[in-house]
Amino acid sequence: MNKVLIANRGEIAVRILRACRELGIETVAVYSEADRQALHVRYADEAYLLGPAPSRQSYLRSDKIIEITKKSGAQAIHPGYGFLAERADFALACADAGLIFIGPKASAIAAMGDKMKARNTVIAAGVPVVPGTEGEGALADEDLLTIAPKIGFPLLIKATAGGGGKGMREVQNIEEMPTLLHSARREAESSFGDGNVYLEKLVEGARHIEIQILADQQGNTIFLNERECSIQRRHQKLIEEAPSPFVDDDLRQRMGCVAVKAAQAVGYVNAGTIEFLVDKDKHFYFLEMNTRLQVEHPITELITGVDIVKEQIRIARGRQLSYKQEDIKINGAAIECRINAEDPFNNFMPSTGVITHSMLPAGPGVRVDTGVYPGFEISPYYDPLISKLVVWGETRAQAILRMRRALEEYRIVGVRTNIPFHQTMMDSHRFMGGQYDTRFVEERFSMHDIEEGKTIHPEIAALMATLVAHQSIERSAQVVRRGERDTSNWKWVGRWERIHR
Ligand code: MV4
Repeated sequence: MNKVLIANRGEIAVRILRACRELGIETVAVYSEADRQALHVRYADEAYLLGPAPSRQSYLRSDKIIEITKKSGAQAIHPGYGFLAERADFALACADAGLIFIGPKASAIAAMGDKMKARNTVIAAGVPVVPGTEGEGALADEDLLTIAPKIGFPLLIKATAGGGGKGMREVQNIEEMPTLLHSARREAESSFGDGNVYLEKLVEGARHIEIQILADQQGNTIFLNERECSIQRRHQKLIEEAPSPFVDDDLRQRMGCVAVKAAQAVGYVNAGTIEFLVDKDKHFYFLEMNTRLQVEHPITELITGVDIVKEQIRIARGRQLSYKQEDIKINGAAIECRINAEDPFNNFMPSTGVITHSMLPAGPGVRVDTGVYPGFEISPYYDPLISKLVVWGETRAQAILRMRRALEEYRIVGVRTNIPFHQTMMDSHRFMGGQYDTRFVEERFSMHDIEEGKTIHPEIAALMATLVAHQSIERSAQVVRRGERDTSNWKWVGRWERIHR
């Protein structure tokens, strides 16, 4: 394998290109009409147009991607995350075309893609799951209505084809069951073309903690410790950290061994992630397995020193893992903030437009994975991720201080970003104390107090105006203090342009 096609875009395409470059592998990019100017196109050795901006006509065109791969002389395809990464039919089509899919076998993708099948498979391997329905085959409403009281309320209806909370319903009592079953099935049908559902007891106040694993073709499977992913909103993760402040060595060891068992149960090869719910009493339950490289993989790289993408390529080439379990240690702490083009002051509404100026944070312990640059347009066609700001510190406290510093340095002009959300989070006592669960952002964390442009009381507004006027006279223009961001982006641009004249 000396030439690889990257079937993706944005920061992850660039991340994979960098791994290939380090390994001396030639690279092929593919792009949509909206991505002609994209960074991944510039970074690759060759690039081919797929089609119009919508994913269906570009990054999801598996036939065209396979054809381009063959034409370019590449021997392998890296799917990244999203798009074709977890499509068993695509992995199979690659194999049929004599190409290497840098990921697990189609059978493992399929086994974990069906959440009910995944549940049954890992149960058989002795992996703890939340009490709920068991056994093969579609469950009819009559069956579910009989089983529900045995599981107990509150419970969750989940879509078999699931993921991302689609087709999920919380049920408080048996009376609600028929209506919620109906709406869950309908949503699952329209989202996945599969209306099958199953039931699980609801675990309240749980954390979402996942284990990264690596498996080679020789049958070696290791775990690279956990990532804490509870800071999310509407099933979109916003901040991840490793290690989890909630996990002690004993729990880590037990979860790691169970994750390895779950992977082995489907003959898993390459990089994968096992998601768990962990309750207040530190009981943990298998949720699902993601059979791909994940967005948040860099925090694991920073604490273990393992280059996960390079290991993926090594595995796909048929080599043994470069690490044994005992080689995997935890060094320090890492945090990732997903920098999205969205307005945290306006219900996280997507923000599109041209990034006119930007300045990336840098310096000790700071890594920014991005697929954009000044002049690039954030379009509504793809996800809103501008970049991943990842920091490492010797301790969790050092990492938080570093993240605050990096967020202050970061300037993006042209689109709204969720940087203020991250700054507020880094100042939150609950975050600092590591005391949060999956409901934190939606229930307990509000941007309300710092909401922009909201008229409150005219007296307060007058006082504020006086204070702001006073401050702007007093303060040296060059001093930027924590949380103040004293320069507006426009002032900053003006200054920047004077410097660069
Ligand atoms: C759960 C749960 C509580 N109990 N299952 C949400 C998406 C899907 N992957 C699984 N999800 C959940 N399953 C039981 N039995 C709570 C969630 C959940 C959640 C999980 C991980 C991260 C964020 C979440 C936010 C809300 C609910």
